[in-house]
Amino acid sequence: MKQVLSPRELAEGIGVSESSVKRWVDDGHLEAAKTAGGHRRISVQEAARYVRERSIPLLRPDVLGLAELTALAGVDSLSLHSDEAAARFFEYLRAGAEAEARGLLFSLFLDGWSVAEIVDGPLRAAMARIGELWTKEPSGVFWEHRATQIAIQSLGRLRSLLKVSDEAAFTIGGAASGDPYILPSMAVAAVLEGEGLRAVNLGAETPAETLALGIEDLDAKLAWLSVSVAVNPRRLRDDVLRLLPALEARGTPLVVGGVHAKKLGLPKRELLYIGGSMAELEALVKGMKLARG
Ligand code: B12
Repeated sequence: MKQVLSPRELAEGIGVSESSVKRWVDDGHLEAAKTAGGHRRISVQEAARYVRERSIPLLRPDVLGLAELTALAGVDSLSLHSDEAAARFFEYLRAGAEAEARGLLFSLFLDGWSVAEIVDGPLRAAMARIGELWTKEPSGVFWEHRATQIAIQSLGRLRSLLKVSDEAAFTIGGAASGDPYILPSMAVAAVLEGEGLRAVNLGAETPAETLALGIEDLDAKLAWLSVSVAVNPRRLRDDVLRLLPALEARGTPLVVGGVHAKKLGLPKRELLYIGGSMAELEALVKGMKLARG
């Protein structure tokens, strides 16, 4: 993927004059770095922020390094409701249509959907339908494995469009010990990055002590644990309880979520949040006003 764009490339991508783009930069509406030779360079993430906030249509997404959007020719994502977007995403995942799947997530994001809306809506719903295929079709397990990989790639690409400052506060988390699920924790990271925070995703099967070390190391301002599978809920609950004193001493909140999070029977504590959805996480983070860079 392209990392930076010249004013000419951005202008071509959105169908305006190069001088307009240069003016937006000079007026401070669009952030740009200068090369050694004094040329303006705009990051792809900043370009995405700008077109998203101003609802500017992309005429030539390929020039901006977002060629996947051209795979969606004929689909007007602006007019898609969440269930239609989910149905379409499901079809792309089931059929192994990688470019279309990535393009759809890009398109929804550029149309102004928040990352939480994309994950709680089309991504979750499409994956839930994918998870039912094995009961009906001999190819179901093949489709499920392929779809999961495509969904992971699509979410990864979406993350690469999110603008996060090098100075932003760190957050860290992963899927709980014994939990092999990749997407939920990755989605948490994407939601936090969508809120401008740096997010270090430790991935599947993260031991609680590893998470504790990471929190200290990065001076993390928030931690998360995703629980899609709890083979031994009582042990997992004890793991979480052991983490809490150190977190409370630092004032770092821990958000535990995922389909089996409630099974742990965690007690009420001031800095412990049990979140059911990404929308709840997003609301929590907005409310905390964690330092941005
Ligand atoms: C992909 C998948 C797999 C993949 C995982 C690959 C990988 N490494 O990631 C593989 C193939 C390995 C797999 C294996 C199995 N799976 Co499976 N799997 C799924 C599937 C299709 C999608 C899961 C997913 O990623 N969803 C996308 C995420 C984003 O959605 P979500 O988990 O619902 O999370 C949402 C919320 O919970 C919340 N959230 C999640 N985490 C967090 C964290 C925080 C902090 C917050 C605030 C919120 C939050 O936000 C999310 C968005 O709204 C589900 C179907 C489903 N309904 O989810 C089945 C599903 C979970 N699997 C199921 C089963 C049965 C299995 C197996 C037992 C199958 C088998 N016979 O081998 C094994 C068990 C694996 C194990 N060790 O436990 C069942 C579970 C049934 C049950 N009652 O628990 C399901 C529901 C499928 C089904 N309909 O039968 N699976």
